[in-house]
Amino acid sequence: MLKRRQLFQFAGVAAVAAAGGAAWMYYGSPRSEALAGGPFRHYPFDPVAADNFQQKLFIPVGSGPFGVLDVAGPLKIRATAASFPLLPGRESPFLLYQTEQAGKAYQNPILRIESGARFTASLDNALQEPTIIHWHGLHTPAAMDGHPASTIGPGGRYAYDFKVNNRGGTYWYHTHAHELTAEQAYHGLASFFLVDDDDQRRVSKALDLQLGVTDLPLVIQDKQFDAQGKLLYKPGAHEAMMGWLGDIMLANLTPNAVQAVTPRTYRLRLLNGSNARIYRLAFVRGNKALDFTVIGTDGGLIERPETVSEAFLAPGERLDVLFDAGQARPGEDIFLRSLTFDAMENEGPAAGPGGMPGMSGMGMGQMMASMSSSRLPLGLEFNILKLSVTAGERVVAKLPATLSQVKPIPTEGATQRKIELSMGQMRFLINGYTFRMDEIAFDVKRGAVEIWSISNPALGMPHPMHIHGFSFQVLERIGSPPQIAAMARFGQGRTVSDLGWKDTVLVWPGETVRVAIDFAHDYPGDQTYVFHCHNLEHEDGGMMINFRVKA
Ligand SMILES: [Cu+2]
Repeated sequence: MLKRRQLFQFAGVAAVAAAGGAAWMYYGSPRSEALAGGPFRHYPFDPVAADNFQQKLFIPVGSGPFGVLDVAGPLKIRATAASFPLLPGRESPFLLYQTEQAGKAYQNPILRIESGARFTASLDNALQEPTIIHWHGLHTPAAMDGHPASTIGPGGRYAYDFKVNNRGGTYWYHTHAHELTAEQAYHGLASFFLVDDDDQRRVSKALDLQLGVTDLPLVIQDKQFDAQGKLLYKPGAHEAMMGWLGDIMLANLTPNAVQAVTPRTYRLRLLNGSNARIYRLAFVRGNKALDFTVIGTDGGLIERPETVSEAFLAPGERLDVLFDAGQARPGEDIFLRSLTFDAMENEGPAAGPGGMPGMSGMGMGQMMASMSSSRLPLGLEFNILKLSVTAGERVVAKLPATLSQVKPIPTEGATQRKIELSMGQMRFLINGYTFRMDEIAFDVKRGAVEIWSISNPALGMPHPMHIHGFSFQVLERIGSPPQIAAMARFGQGRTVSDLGWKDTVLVWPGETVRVAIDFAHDYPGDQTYVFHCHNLEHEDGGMMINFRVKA
């Protein structure tokens, strides 16, 4: 239900739009005002304004949109153009994966499957443009991975058939269409891929968790909308380079969502499904950041529960957290919030080497931010989800001391490899490469353990780097900026987001992040995968390389 004030805002906006006036994205605040006098407040669905959080969170259960589909046989998935009511009462064009099982229809289903099971699916492309699905985080043969070279045209079909080798965890699937990933993912082509195993069941049992009730998959996305409430995606040259930012926050496709909770522990499977936005997550009551417990990262459970009060989450990353809503009293609200941080977008001396000429006096990041059409600059504080604590039995969770085993990758004698991120010709590069479909940046030996030292120059921007086909372990962060160093409680400069098995790691300007990767696999022949930035505009702009695992 909309509150009176919001209805008034909507009515006002509608009137402006109907009168042929400015679209409501310009209602009130061009960017210049934000730079001059701090960010504007109270546009419709402005996530900074706590009282906007009125829409009931969409929780996946049963069939239908985001329904939980326990995979019980081969699936026929159809990527299709459809519409979806993202803003209340306003249909927006949207892209969906449609499928059926046992007579039930699903759109963008949350696929759930047992570790070790076989996954068989066909993808039919019913779009007007090429597409392909990538199973993010899964260890599959290259031909099953959704490499951009596997992209199929309109009317085409792709057959997937692989064993789910990964341990239990919160994975996801999304489009990886060559140079169309950002636009297609933004318009809907993404959902969860949950893998179950004994460790996962043990945690669920110990905490009495139930998927869709107290165990909530939560995809966080920022979007822009036009005057009619339709999704807007129109990156200019600067946004195509830096990344497209939204200014309305969706949790499970619900804008400004609210969820009632009782004083007990909830599991939130947080997925950053945004194109380019990084979040500094905290659960806040009043102005106090409350404790939460991280139990898993990209590739499933970590070894021990780790209690923190904040964590960064970059595009593509997942964080499995336990939150005890009993930390607040019935009637109180808690906000899952992104706290203020330094966005570090090309800061430092302007117009230096690699910077843009003729821009002295203004950092390039500042200049770029001033050219963004989003009213919500990167690093600004805003809300994502409101948890309203209601009366109920106080349940105090008894967490197992050990969640799972994460065996360290043996790194003695490992091959060392330097991965250098850089910028040139208005695009971001990896080891000097911009993506070419048939160009292999380097070979690795099947079965080899490698240590990749991923370095980001001081004058750059944060890049969430994602590897296909394999998971890695973060060994060390070197040269971290203060906001990361302050969270480095886990040895070797690592933060809680670095623990366990990872497939995506955020590399900040000035940092070198060392990761260990074991290239063992049992697929026949050479296997070619991509390694890329998961800022989707960066990826589509060519911040991606092929690497080949030689048999
Ligand atoms: Cu990037």
